[in-house]
Amino acid sequence: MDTLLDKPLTAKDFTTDQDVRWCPGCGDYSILKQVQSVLPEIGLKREEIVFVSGIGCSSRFPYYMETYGMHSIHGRATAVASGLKAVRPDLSVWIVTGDGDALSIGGNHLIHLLRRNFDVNILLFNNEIYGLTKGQYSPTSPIGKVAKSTPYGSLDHPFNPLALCLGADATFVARSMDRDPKHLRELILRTHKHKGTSLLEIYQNCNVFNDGAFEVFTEKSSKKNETIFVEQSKPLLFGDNNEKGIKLDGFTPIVVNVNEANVSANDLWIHDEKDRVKAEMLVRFFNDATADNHLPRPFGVFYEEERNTYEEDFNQQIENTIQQKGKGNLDDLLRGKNTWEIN
Ligand SMILES: Cc1ncc(C[n+]2csc(CCOP(=O)(O)OP(=O)(O)O)c2C)c(N)n1
Ligand code: SF4
Repeated sequence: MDTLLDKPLTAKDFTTDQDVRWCPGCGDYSILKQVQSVLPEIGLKREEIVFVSGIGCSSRFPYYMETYGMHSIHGRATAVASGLKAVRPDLSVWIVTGDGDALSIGGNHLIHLLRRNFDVNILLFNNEIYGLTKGQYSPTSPIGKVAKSTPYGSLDHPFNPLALCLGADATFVARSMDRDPKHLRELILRTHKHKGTSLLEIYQNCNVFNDGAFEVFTEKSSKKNETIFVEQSKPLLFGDNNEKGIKLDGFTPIVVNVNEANVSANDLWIHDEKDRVKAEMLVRFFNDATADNHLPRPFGVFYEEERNTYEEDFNQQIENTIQQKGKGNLDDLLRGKNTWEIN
């Protein structure tokens, strides 16, 4: 791969000559565009970046990135990326995965990656459906979803992906959406900056098999009242004119009108990305948007924590052991100490 030595890279430098095979109008285009435009800002060379994906429409991503990449196997991008990061900690490793790829077949690998805390960035494209295989329900599809494999409606209780990730002790969890490019850009940058496993869930519209799944959060007419964009040290405010706020009544979040005389600015929930308990509550703002008194859906960085990365500890352990015992010999290891003959 050529290196444009001193010339700053642009989004075009991260664009390949491959035909993009997503359906016209798919939310994946917007995510690709934002990633390609953010990478020059990150300042790494193309050969220092690797995109690893599993299987799915979203997982075609590495073909379109002029970086190193691997379209791996279903649900196992997490395993491939872990191996790569363990031996090449200097690389910027990105995992691109869908809700099916990450949470069905790859669910087990995802939670172990998160608890180990490899310094990799996960972009989880959530479209609440299997796109590539033409519209079967996924682990994030809501109850009642009529899809190819659930003709009478899904009976499965859906995963709350970010609650699952916090449950696995992820050190960075965040949410954005394909239809808010500015926010998505900012969050991709934050995802990159975090040292440790960063998980960014991106609501992505599959306009062919699940059109409008996130409409209530993305459409101008409802977005301001149905979403809340959390920012560090700022109060939780939303509504057409930020007239609504979230306040904690004991451990119960409630919506208050900030213009009412009995509500003071000091009463409002102030967002703190380091507060795990509050992050656990925020990711549980997950109600059905048609239910009475439901809470708005939050977007932003919910939680960030500093913890040793797996590759640091792993390579340190190898170094310490070599110092104590000397370099090992692979042949000796494979033959083992015990040999026997079968007559
Ligand atoms: C071992 C294996 N099982 C099943 C499949 C079929 N398959 C391909 S992609 C996919 C799900 C894709 O859904 P998602 O991850 O949500 O990605 P999307 O296509 O929606 O972006 C499935 C079940 C496969 N390729 N390999
Ligand atoms: S099937 Fe859906 S997710 Fe896949 S490319 Fe088409 S619109 Fe996008």
